[in-house]
Amino acid sequence: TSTPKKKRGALIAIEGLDRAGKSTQCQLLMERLAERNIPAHLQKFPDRATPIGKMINAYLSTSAALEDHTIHLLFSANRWELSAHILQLLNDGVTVVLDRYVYSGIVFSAAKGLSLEYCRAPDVGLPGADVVLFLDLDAEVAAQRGGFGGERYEVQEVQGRVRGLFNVVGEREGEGRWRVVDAGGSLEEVREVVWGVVEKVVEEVGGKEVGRFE
Ligand code: ADP
Ligand code: 2DT
Ligand code: MG
Repeated sequence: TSTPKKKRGALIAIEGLDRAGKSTQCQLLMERLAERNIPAHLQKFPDRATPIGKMINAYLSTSAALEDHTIHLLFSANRWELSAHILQLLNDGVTVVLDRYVYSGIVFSAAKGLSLEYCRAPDVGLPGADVVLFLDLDAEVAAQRGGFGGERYEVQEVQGRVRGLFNVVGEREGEGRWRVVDAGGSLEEVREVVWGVVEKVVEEVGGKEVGRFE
């Protein structure tokens, strides 16, 4: 007798500007997946716990200065060092929820003047997200959610450029994969929109192989 092939997990990326509600929605999504008995794992990028992550943390907290290409490659290396684990989880049937992914990697470096082509190159070949939920928030609404912390990039000027670049990157991904979510609604409203997308994707990826970011 042949055992039916196990359904793989879905790779779900949550992206968006600072204070758009990414981390909040990742938590709510994990709770919902657990309620539905869908095995799931949350992975935050940057993952500040690894040796590379510690260098990134020092850069973001401004205790270290790093040349633009250098920090760009470290963010990518931080994804590569976790990529085999993510792939394993997906193929074991575990859905992986990403709090930021390659898209943040591209736009934050491009906002400093590096070309988009250069910025995407080191990430090519990483496990490809089945869907990206881009939590889109007006800068004024974001400001009402509280002030910036002291981290690098937490300044209005950078955030404005990043928002425009996210839209450029999203156009390349296409409407099938890149879903713009109005992040200005209540927690519950955003949660339901996110769940509506994720529920279908988790159902549909079963037979397909994990893609590669290209
Ligand atoms: P991010 O991870 O995108 O930076 P967070 O999830 O940390 O954002 O949320 C930033 C702040 O905004 C937190 O104080 C959070 O409680 C609040 N917040 C998140 N989502 C909403 C929402 N839909 N409406 C109002 N406040 C929100
Ligand atoms: P949070 O930990 O608050 O999400 O902020 N960043 C992130 C990059 O510049 N490149 C990347 O590849 C990634 C994943 C965005 C993390 C900060 O790091 C930036 C904000
Ligand atoms: Mg967050």
